[in-house]
Amino acid sequence: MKTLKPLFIFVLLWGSINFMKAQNSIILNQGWRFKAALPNLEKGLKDEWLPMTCPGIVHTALLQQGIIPDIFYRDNETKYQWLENEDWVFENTFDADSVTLGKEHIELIFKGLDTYADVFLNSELILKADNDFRSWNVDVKPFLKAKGNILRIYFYSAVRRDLVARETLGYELPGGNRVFSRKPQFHYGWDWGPRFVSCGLSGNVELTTWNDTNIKSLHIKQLLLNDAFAKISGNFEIECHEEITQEVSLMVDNQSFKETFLLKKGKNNVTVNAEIANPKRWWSKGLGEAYLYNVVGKVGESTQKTHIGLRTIELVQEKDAKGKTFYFKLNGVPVFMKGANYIPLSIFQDQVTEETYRTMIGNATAANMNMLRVWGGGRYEDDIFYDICDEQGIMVWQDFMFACAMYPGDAPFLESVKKEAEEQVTRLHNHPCIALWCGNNENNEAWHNWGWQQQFLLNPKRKEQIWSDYQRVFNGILPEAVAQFGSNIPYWESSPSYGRYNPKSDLEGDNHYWGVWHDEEPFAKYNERVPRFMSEYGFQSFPHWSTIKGFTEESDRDLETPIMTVHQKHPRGNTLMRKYMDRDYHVPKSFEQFVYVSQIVQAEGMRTGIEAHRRNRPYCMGTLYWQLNDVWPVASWSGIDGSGKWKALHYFAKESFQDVAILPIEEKGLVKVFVVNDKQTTYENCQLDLEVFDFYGKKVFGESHKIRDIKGGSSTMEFQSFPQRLSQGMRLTNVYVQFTLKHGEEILASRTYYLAKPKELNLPEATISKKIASYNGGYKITLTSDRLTKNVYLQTDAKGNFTNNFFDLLPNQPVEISFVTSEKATFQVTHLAETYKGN
Ligand code: BMA
Repeated sequence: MKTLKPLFIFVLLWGSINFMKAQNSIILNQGWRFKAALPNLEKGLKDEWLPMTCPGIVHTALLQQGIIPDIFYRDNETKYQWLENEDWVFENTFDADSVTLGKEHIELIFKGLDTYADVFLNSELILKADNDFRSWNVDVKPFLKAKGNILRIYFYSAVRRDLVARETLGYELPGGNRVFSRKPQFHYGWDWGPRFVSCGLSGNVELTTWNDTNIKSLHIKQLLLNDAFAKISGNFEIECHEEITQEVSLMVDNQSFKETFLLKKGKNNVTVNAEIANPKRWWSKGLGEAYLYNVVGKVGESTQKTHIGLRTIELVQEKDAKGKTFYFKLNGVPVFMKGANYIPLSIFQDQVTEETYRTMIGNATAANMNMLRVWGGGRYEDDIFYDICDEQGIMVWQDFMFACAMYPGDAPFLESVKKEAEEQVTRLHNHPCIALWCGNNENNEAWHNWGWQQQFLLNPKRKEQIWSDYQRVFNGILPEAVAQFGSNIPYWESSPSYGRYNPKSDLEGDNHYWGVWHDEEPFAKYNERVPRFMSEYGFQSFPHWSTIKGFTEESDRDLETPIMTVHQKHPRGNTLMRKYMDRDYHVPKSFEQFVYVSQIVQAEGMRTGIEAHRRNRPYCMGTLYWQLNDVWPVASWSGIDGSGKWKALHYFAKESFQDVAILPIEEKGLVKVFVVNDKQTTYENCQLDLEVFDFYGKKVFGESHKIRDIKGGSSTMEFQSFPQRLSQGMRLTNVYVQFTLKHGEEILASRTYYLAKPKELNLPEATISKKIASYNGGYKITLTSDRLTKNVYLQTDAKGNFTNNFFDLLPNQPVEISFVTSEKATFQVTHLAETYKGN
């Protein structure tokens, strides 16, 4: 997250308009000021202009100005709810030089307005905006002057607008009043997020000028792709000032393709074809290189740059003995999807920088993920998000922005959704990372399974209306936009296809399985309820102690204090965490230890799910857990907390998502060992070693198994045994098993495994010796113990993540860990047995 800039930077920029030329665009991001539409002296809102950044929203602008304090701290969220009822005015004054004024066409482009905004240029109303999920383009040539142009935006309180819409409709729609606003739905609060319904400039403001021709969009279509060559077409949408004969060119890397067209005045659609010999395909992470071609389209003075990846993507749904398959084929190869559900990077998007995106997507690739699901209650992400996914080979399951609700169906709403969908699908069409467009998150399931039709006292006519409105959006407007502008990307109406109580949910489509958590089923249930594609399942934990310290005072730090409760949005969250902990662990008395063990419970639980899904390939072909990240510091299902620190889950996911993995499971009294290989490569003549040790490092048993080959894209059970045979008569609570998979000298995978529940293990007291060496850019920490030390946890208040954490330190086997940071750091170490003391 971008740190809030100190006041003096704004003072320096105050009043100075600094134009940055980007091709024929002038970015108008500097020199903005804002104030409350009506002063509210009691609340500290005076009738005075204050400086702000663009993109920028009211809440962060007030924070930057010191009008409100750190809004994540303690219960400040509750205290500052009143902000959502205010209206705000934003203003900017700028000059336009003679070159700009001399152009035939001058367009003012707002990349994002959140949400209800009346825009005035020199007192002329030029735009009434009402959708934060699209951009706005206004012809301002008639209104622009050389000196002192005043651009003024009046932002209306979204919640007050929602209220009016609700009254006009005359009945409540499931999901609440948020459904009336096309703005990120999580702004209204979620079961992991605060409620901050803000407003402001959610994207850049630009002045674009042109004379003869302007490329509105460039859509690259892949017409043919084989090993010898690829055929693509550049589909230009061009605006012309008047009829003109023009050369339209397409550069693909260094090759140029040109054609000359007679272009008419107004809008034109023209196509330039291109051929690429020996094309390189774009592959997702783990399957090959994510190769990208640079593409430049040019018409007269107008240029547009993009990149493409050559690939085919299919969603395969074929009937089989049990139901219907649900898997993605990339370039003809079935891909097992490993990843998580992605929510926005902050509740305040204007705090997110390119670095924040790079770090988070870097976290996903570091954990061996190949897919992220951009969840429908958040936002269509910035271009940079998709650019990085393209580069890194991360595929994107892209939801349209509708979640857990039923939406209105009046004509202006539908028109707004249509514009939004067409723009977003067009904006993202060249990105090879996009694997799927999905209509919504859980709307269909909720309507049919969450009791809404009774709860909201809907009469049959209303029910029919709501359902037909649903159909118009999710089986009409959205798939039509994808079909027309989406480069052959599959469309899926709703995630999940069926609710978890429908037996079909494991037999076809994608599944959100929340029996574990909401229904309190044991984690082992994941082994039985294996669907075709698991697009959501999850379990909560607390954020790191250092993160908790950041928003609390010492006296707040306990499970159920009022302040901690503000940062736990699920009504049964703490109860469920404790309940599950009690099943497998000793519940520590100290809250700090509880926080640590909560992360281990979550990590072990999710590992059970991940591995059940992977073992069952090809029946199951994807596992995306809920959720990758957080939007603020909170107890939640995330694997990475609100400060960007990896929880135990993210470290465990990294191990469980390895392309070649050993996945053991105890089933019906037998230990079964599966070897899974997600790569395309087949490994011949391998060997699986297993060794059993007591907790002091004494070897109890060992044997090796030859494996003829580990095929690419496979999961095979390679070995099974009674646990008692492995422990050779020793108590199962006193030993661990070490599996190693070898291909010649190369170690393909290894895994430590236990034959009893953690709380039954006779974990010895242990002292860890720690050696710390600092170097330029971080620290190297070496840990050693002469006995088994379970879930070793390195803690620091410094920013950053460890190369490994929460791991089991095996007797007399030193482990070296790195921590990259520019800060001075101190480290504390603890481990599971420490938390068992006194229990
Ligand atoms: C899922 C999501 C979210 C929610 C999460 C945890 O179903 O789609 O709506 O935050 O569950 O409850």
